[in-house]
Amino acid sequence: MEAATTLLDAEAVGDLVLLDPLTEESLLRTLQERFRRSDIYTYIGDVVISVNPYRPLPIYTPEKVQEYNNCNFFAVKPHIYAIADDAYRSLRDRDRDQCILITGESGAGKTEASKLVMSYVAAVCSKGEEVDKVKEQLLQSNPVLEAFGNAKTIRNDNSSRFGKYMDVEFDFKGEPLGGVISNYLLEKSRIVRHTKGERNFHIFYQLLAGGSAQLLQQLKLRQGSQHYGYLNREKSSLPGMDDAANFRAMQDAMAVIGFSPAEVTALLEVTAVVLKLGNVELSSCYQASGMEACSIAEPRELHEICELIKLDPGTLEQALCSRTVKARDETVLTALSVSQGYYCRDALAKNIYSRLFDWLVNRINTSIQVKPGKQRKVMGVLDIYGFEIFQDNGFEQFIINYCNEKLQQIFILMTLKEEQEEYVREGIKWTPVEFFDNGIICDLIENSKCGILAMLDEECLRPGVVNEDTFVTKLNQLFATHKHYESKETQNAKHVTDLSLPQRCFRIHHYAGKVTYNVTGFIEKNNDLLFRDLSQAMWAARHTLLRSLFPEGDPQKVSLKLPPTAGFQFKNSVATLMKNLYSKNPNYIRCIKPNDTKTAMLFTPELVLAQIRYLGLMENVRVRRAGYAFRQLYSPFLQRYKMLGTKTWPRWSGSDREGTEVLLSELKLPPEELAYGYTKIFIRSPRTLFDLEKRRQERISELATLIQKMFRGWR
Ligand code: AOV
Ligand code: MG
Repeated sequence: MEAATTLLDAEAVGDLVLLDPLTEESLLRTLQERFRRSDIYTYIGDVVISVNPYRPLPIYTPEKVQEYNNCNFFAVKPHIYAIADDAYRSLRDRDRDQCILITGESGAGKTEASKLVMSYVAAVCSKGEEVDKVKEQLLQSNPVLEAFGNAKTIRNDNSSRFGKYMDVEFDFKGEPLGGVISNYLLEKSRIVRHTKGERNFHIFYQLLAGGSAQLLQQLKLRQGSQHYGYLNREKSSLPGMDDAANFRAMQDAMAVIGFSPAEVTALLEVTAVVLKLGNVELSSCYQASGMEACSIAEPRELHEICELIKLDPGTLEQALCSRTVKARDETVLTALSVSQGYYCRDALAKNIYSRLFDWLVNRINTSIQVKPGKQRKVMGVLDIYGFEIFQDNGFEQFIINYCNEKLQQIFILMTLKEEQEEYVREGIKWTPVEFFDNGIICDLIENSKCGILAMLDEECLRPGVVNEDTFVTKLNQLFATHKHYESKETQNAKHVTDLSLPQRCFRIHHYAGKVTYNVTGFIEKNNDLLFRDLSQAMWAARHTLLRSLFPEGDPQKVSLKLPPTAGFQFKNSVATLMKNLYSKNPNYIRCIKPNDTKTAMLFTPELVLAQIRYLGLMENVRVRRAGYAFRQLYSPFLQRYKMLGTKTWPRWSGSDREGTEVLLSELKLPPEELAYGYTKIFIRSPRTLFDLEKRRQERISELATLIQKMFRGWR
């Protein structure tokens, strides 16, 4: 009977739908009280709210897994395992592809939640040598991708700096067959620059702390992060994070996934090259013409890089310090200034690393992919970078927050908007619940004619000198009256008195808060161009992996077409992702960050309240409360349950809708639990559906016994 007390305890109901009275205050208090009791999970119907405890809790043990395996959703305490179980069973038994959408701001617990879901599903699906291998490979992709794609930020010590969507594929019995990982725009600028108090990607620290002396020697690296420019020449170990142990775990994980020792070596060599590029120093010199030029200040680092990638040092030096310009039929080698040279060096490092990351994802996919032709059911797990507001926000934050905006939009569409529209469509009495639709902000960013991304692309394609000032001026004109756009200029137009907004900045009122973006770097990052000299130099290296990352460096395959911009590609891949998610049954995990200091069990009410507001939790509860948890077309519904009625079993000759009405009145279900739409039956509470399912199971056993008896009678 614990469940009853958990759910109905006036002070801390486990399902906020039961909250009485429902106010922001009571909702906040309930979350706080539950958090105090270490109950970090709370439901709104089948949506899970998870509040980050910032300390290990004893609720993820194998015993807990058993407790939730095939559990009755309502008889156990709210838990992420319950939703994982529900999604998995629905996939296995009802043949519905699922997706798990995990949202929340940076540090709220999304990545941890995604791992809990994956490990739960791995634990409850069947066992066997082949299946266990697949499961291990899927799970072990995490430490590898986190090493290369996560970093410490001010908000989160293990912050995902890329978006990840993983489709786990199952056969008809619910056994895992494999999967596919898609990654979204890695924050590659971190390679060359990170704010004080943050770190570069984990892998560099892991490698330097955990690599054996022999390995480091082989990679021509020196132990200790203080030797490397890209690591800010700082010793930056993190409390609670054992870089050396994580390096070993990452190596073990690669072995499990199926990386050969040669592949691992190649991967680490390229990683070392990136790190060492940051130590290539340039000095200025003057050509005979008096023009500034640059040269390698100290050749040792460059030579070592070239030894690692089997490239003639002269080729790399030339690619870093000069640029080939084609003028009519002539090719001219132009010298670069020191700052241009550094720009090239950094561009090269960023490009190598981000391409290496893409290679890594592809390589993992090669190991876990399912052979074509097999019938499969899919569970997608989405774990992206959370909403970010920093002191300084650039192109990366813009992209990250756009992605979060799109996810919020999916949530709104699927749980608030479509839900309400369906009631109207089906002719069910309904009082609309007001909610904020962030479609307008998505459109501001992605509208293909005049959205911010389209304007940025236009600026990038403009011939001549492009600059960010004209870009922001154009935005100011276009969005002078837009409710969610602000800048120094538009503020005046809107008579807003806060003039603190600097020049070259614009501010967007996102669903989750106002963010001021500095446009410096937007054009360069969106263009994402690498001088051909550099890609050709990389292609000339005899290091197979590195070379394969720069196919466009093949002089035979010179393409004059500009590659699509980073923003354009991102928008397209997000659109594909959204389409994929819409085609599946969504399960939501909404993560909440309880404090800004990563402190265990500290709950700051104002911070949580802000999240309750922007996540739309009140509206979610209201729609859920007034609405119906379950709906199905009459025909499949009647087919499934007709065996429970004397009038509908074994055959019903009237219409499906009449059949359903006859059946449900015979079963004496409370009328307030039901609504008959034009094409579908609606059931208010999941408990009623559960009750129906239970009766069906009992009826099936009765029928089975009956059939057995008949058989015996015949024998
Ligand atoms: P995020 O994925 O939402 O941020 P994480 O999942 O990385 O956040 O969580 C941040 C940290 O909070 C973790 O490293 C853990 O220390 C702690 N934590 C999160 N969930 C739990 C839990 N269930 N139990 C115990 N500790 C937890 V970002 O990737 O930055 O948006 O981009
Ligand atoms: Mg994360």
